[in-house]
Parts: sequence; structure tokens; C-alpha cells
Amino acid sequence: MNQSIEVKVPDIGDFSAVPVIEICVKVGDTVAAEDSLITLESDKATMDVPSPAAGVVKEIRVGLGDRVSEGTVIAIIEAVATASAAPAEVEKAAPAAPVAPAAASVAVTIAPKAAPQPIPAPVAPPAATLGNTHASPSVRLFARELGVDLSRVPATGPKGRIVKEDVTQFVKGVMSGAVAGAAGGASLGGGLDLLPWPKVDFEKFGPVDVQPLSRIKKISGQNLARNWVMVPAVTYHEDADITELEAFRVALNKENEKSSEKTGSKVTMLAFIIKACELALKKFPEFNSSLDGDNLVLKKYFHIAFAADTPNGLVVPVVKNVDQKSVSQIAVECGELAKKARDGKLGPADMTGACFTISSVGGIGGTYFSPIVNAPEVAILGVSKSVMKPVWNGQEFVLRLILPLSLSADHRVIDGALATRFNVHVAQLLADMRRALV
Ligand code: CAO
Repeated sequence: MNQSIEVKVPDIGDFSAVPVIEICVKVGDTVAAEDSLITLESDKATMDVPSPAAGVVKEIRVGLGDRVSEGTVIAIIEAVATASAAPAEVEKAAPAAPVAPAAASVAVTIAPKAAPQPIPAPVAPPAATLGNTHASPSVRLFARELGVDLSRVPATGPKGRIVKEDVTQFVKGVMSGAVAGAAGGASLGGGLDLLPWPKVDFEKFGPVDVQPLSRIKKISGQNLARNWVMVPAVTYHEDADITELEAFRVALNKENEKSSEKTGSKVTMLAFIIKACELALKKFPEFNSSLDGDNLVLKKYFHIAFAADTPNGLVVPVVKNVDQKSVSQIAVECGELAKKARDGKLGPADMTGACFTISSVGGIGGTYFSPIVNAPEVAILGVSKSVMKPVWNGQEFVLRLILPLSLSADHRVIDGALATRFNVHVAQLLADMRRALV
């Protein structure tokens, strides 16, 4: 026959009026013997109060933040009678031994075992969760069962505490690829131990309008955040003198307009930059690579992506096999891909396989900026607006059209000297494309 049991806070040593910081069950939940019902936190330790028997939670008599002492009734469990341990016997069983106050804040479980126990040693957090994590024993157990390193789980509970939902969210993130798993990709090492995202009631300060992020923004945001955190990138700046190249480009486009075989497409500076990058990738093959664990995968193909600004957010289409295309062909293809991007018509094939990315904001403005490496690529070139500048030629200042270049490179693969050589080579090619022939 089933029997109702009043679950009381057992002997918790010298502590009294200890706050309830977590309620692990709700009314109607079925629990097994020793499942955690609530978690208490004293100055020195967190303690789970487990169910003394298997059964169903009928009542919960405490709320979050309530202060409890030995003997406080916290819940009513309708226990399921078993042949081996009747609920009445369980209730009569020896109360938990006092919890040893720990020197540092540690997690312990108050375990009402059938046989009297000596003072239990605090349950140390598993090796994988050592560190500055703050979580109850039940959450630690939950994380341990799932193989989750708690030091990597952002906490949202009170006082930076990791609650069960945080572990669940973390696992969901790993499964969706938003967070690198323990075994996959580069390791975050000791974990970032970040504070939870600030929760601010902005309306307290003035009127606001809340808009959901677009699908593209959500996806690109997750990728950018991972790349920002996981790629130790350095940005190197360089100026390219494109005076002659721009004059040539303008002349070419004029010629094209007059020509009877009007193509309707313009040769763009972006197309020349893509060609210059392809040539630099050939000269410095480390730039055309990806890290794969302890291996560097060097690619023999040349696919270059460019960032395109669209009303729905940033997308990165890829021009494939640029080494087999002329600058004019690259310009045409970029135009087509940019249109597809703006119309939201890019397919997965249009956006995969890139070796290197160019992010050009030159049509808008800017001087220099620090682009985020588009992993698993190892470098990205940022291009800002070209401006006429006085340049000293050894005898006098002359006006030249200067294009600012900003190369971010993954320092695990590319050292500063190599990055600077790459930048200088791109700048030299843009200054005089005849270099491509020698
Ligand atoms: N300096 C000066 N002028 C430049 C320039 C530069 N570096 N680059 C382009 N321009 C000029 C072009 O010549 C063009 O002028 P005309 O109309 O007189 O010929 C004008 O600016 C507009 O160019 P554009 O930006 O439309 O074309 P593009 O080929 O240079 O670039 C694309 C195409 C898709 C890269 C661009 O439209 C775009 O989306 N840029 C933004 C990319 C972005 O958001 N990057 C940031 C990513 S990280 O958040």
C-alpha cells in the first residue's frame, strides 16, 4: 500500500536557516529513492535533500529563497511500497549524518541511508568540472551523466549558479553545432568562465522596440561568435597604391561601354582584388589551408568568398576556381552572386567550399577594420575605401589613390612575418598587375 511521507530537512550540522536555492522536482513528478528534491546553500556548502523513497511528489512545502533548518518539512512524497524497503521503514531509517562543513564552497549530498553512516566526506566535483563552477550536486550529477564539462556551461542561476536548464541548453548548443563539443574541434581548454549575458529591463530607461533577429543574422551570429572566440587572429594593415589600376579599370569600363560587344557588366575593383588574392594564395600556400586537429590541410583549388551585405544580413557567396577565370569573368560572377544574395536566392552550393574570404566595405567607406576569420579558413582580407593621399616619392609629395587593406590571420597557422609578406604581395600586385606575369 502507498504511504505519504513527510520529507524533512535532516541534520545539517551547525547550519540553520539555510536558503533553498533550487527546487529540483514539481508536484506530480515520479522520483526514485535518493533523487534530489531541493538544494540548500549555506555559506560553505551546497546540499541536496534527496527523496527518502521512490514515489510521487504530492506537495512541495517550500519555495525558492525560503530558509529552512533541521526538521523543516519540505515535501510530501507518496511512497510506493516495495518488498525490500517499506516507506515506513525508510522514514524510520537513521537520519543523515551531519554534513561536514567544508573549507571551501563544495557540493555535498545529504544521504539518508538505511544504515547509520559516519560523517560523509563532501562529494568532490568530478575532475572535468573542477574550477570555478557553482552548481548543486544534482546538477553536477546530471552534467556528469551527460559528460558535460561544467566549466564550459554559462550560468543563469542566482549568484552565477549553473542550473539544470543551463546544462540542457549547453547540450542543445553542442548538438546544433553552435558550441564546440568536448571531443570535436579545437578545445576551449580551461573554459571561458564567462558571466551570464546581462539581463536589462531597457524600458526602465526609455521606450524600446523589440524585433526578432533574422534567420541569417542568427546563423551568421553563431558562426561569428565561435570564430571570434576560437581563432587567435591578428589583423595586419597595409596600403595599396591603386592609382594606375583604378585608371585602367575606369578606361576598361569606358571601352566596354563603347564596344559593339557590350557585356553590360563592369569590371570591379573587387574582381581585381580577388585575382590578386588568388596569386598571393599560390605564393603563400599556408593561406590556402585549414586546421584539422594536428594537421594542416593544404588546398590545391582556389575558391574565394566575398561578404555581401543584404537586407536580411551578411552572406558569403563563393566564386569557385578563380584561378581558371579572368578578372572580367570574376566580376560578372560576383555581380550575379551579389544579386542572388540580395534576392535571398543563394543555395548551399553557392556558399560552401571557400579557401579565403574578402570583406569589402570600400563602396561604403571606412579606413581600416578588423575582419573576423571565416573558419575553417585561416585568413580574411578586409578592404576599405580608397582615397587620394599625398605620398612622398623620395623627392616630393604626389597624390596617389590608396586602398586600405586589413588582413586578419589565424596565428596558429600564420605568423606575423608571413602575414605581412602576403599583404605586401597583394599590395604590390594591385599597384602593378604586371607582377602577375613574372
Ligand atoms: N574604394 C572606393 N570605392 C569603391 C571601393 C573601394 N575600395 N570598392 C567599391 N567602390 C565603389 C565602386 O567602384 C562603386 O562605384 P561606381 O558605382 O562609381 O562604380 C561603388 O563603390 C559601389 O560598389 P559596390 O560595393 O556596389 O560593389 P563592389 O563590387 O565593390 O562590392 C559587394 C560588392 C557585394 C562586396 C558589396 O555590395 C557589399 O555587399 N559590400 C559590403 C560587404 C560587407 O558587409 N562586409 C562586411 C562584412 S563583416 O560585417
